[in-house]
Amino acid sequence: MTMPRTFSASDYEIRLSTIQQTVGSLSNTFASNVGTDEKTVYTGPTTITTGNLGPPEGPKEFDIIFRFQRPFYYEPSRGNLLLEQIRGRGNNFIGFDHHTALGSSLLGAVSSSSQSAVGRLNGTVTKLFFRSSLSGDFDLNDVVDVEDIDALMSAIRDASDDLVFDVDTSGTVNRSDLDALVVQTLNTWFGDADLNGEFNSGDLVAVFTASEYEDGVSNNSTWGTGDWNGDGEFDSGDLGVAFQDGGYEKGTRTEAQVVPEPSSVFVLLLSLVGLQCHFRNRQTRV
Ligand SMILES: [Ca+2]
Ligand SMILES: [Ca+2]
Ligand SMILES: [Ca+2]
Ligand SMILES: [Ca+2]
Repeated sequence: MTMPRTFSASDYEIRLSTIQQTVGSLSNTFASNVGTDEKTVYTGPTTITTGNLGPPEGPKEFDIIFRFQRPFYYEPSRGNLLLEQIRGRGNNFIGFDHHTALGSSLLGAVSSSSQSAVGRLNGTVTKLFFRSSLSGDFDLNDVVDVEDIDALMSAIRDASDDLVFDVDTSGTVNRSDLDALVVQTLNTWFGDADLNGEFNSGDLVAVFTASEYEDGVSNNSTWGTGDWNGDGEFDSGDLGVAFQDGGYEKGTRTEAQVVPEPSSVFVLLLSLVGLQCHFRNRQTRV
């Protein structure tokens, strides 16, 4: 290739997983290499344009960029990172720069059609860019919102071990992460269905209007329709969790936690001192 090129694929995926194989020890049977924590980080139709700039011997400029739609938690101590590129049948071949000689930077197996097919070993020249995402922004849309809470609750229900959801960095994914997301990250109350920072009648109207309270339909409720304890249902358990959190009609969590003004504390102390004197006086008289 010497000219700018454009490719389109109607069906394209990138998946990541952690594997124990080392450089040069990959099987050329595609499916044998995939790690158990495999996650699709990009999927959908795509159009790629490259200026095809750079030295003839490569590497070319990194101008083919995929912005991941979902984060993948990679912990190097657990193994190597496997990057899979999968295109649907009938899509034109997308000619990325690649190496065919094994080396320190090569760790790839590409199949020509499906995951079970025997492929040929080569490695796409890849550069990974990292950016710090908002804590709790699981769908990488730069805002932590109801969809992120729902994603976390779903992960907890599924007993996921995907540490992307480990909001409180405890090493496990469980209910504590939901508490951390709601209270610390979002700084709001359980029961704040519309995530406006307050738990009030507006939230109750919204969730009861959604008409999922004890509706007998399995696993159909979300944070926005009344599932505040993450079991997929809206029932009395959710009202219990919300009212136990104590935020109903208290304004924002920050407002509710405001400490008394110094002058109020002073008046309070004076009152206590006054009571104590009164008590002593009564004792003296007795
Ligand atoms: Ca988000
Ligand atoms: Ca956790
Ligand atoms: Ca609210
Ligand atoms: Ca529930």
